[in-house]
Amino acid sequence: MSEDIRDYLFDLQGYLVLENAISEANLNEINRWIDDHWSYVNEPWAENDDSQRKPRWMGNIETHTYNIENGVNFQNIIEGGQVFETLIDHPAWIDLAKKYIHSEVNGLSIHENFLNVRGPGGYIHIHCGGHVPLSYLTFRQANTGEWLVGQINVFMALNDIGPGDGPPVLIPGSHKCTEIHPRLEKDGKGLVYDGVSGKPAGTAFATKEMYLKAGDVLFFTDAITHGSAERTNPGYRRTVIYRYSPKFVRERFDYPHSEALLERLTPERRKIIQPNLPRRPPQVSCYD
Ligand SMILES: O=C(O)CCC(=O)C(=O)O
Ligand SMILES: [Fe+2]
Repeated sequence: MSEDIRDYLFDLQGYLVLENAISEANLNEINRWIDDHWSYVNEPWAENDDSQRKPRWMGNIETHTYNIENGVNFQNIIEGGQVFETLIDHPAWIDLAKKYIHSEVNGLSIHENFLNVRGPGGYIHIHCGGHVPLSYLTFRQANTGEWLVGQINVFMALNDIGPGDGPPVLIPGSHKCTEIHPRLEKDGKGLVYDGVSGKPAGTAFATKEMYLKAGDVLFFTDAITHGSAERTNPGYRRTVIYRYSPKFVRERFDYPHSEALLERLTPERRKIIQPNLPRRPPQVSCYD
């Protein structure tokens, strides 16, 4: 696809599908990582609260969930090994992310990175939209019209996601919509996220199910109204999500970056993971 057509489509729709973005070798490695950590997938709920997962740590990676029906998130997955480091500046999407975030001016960072596994009954409520006055849901600079996307989600399919598999859903063009979606307004608990209706986003008016093959990427602005359909098929959906933002957007959870990881990263990757180097006063010995 030529650059002008791609830019036009991203502006119009708020998303792009990047087919065959991830190699089979990388997919196999990531899927093996999941198999090796399968005991964490259906792991215990917090004591006396079956709406919450009990967080468990593997080094700097934490199991987590926003709402229990979302499945399990392995947060800070960049600490999971080399293959996850490769995804930080993957050639299939990094230049697109840089262009739309306008990284020459804004720098580039990763706001959140995780691997998600979701089984039967799992889904995500509807959230976001052009109406939300959230600092990182920008799309273009209002005065000049230049790209200024505050957050791009790179949603990577690790296995095929078709009908019944709980596909992500979105409303094309809704990143520019000034009206709040009726589901969000009537059933949701706020401007941003309907976490209370108990209804999967896939059942909401105007949503489109996005079917992906293993290795495809759904590249979309977080400003678009989106969520996912319920998984009705047996088995588990496997995805990785990296969210890219200007470097001025802080990390969502401020997870530690191990020294070993920082040392391993190429300068380009390290700059994305640690775009603002900490400044410290000189070390002064108490005997000086
Ligand atoms: O899990 C999904 O299908 C949707 C994910 C989502 O909402 C996001 O990446 O922001
Ligand atoms: Fe989302």
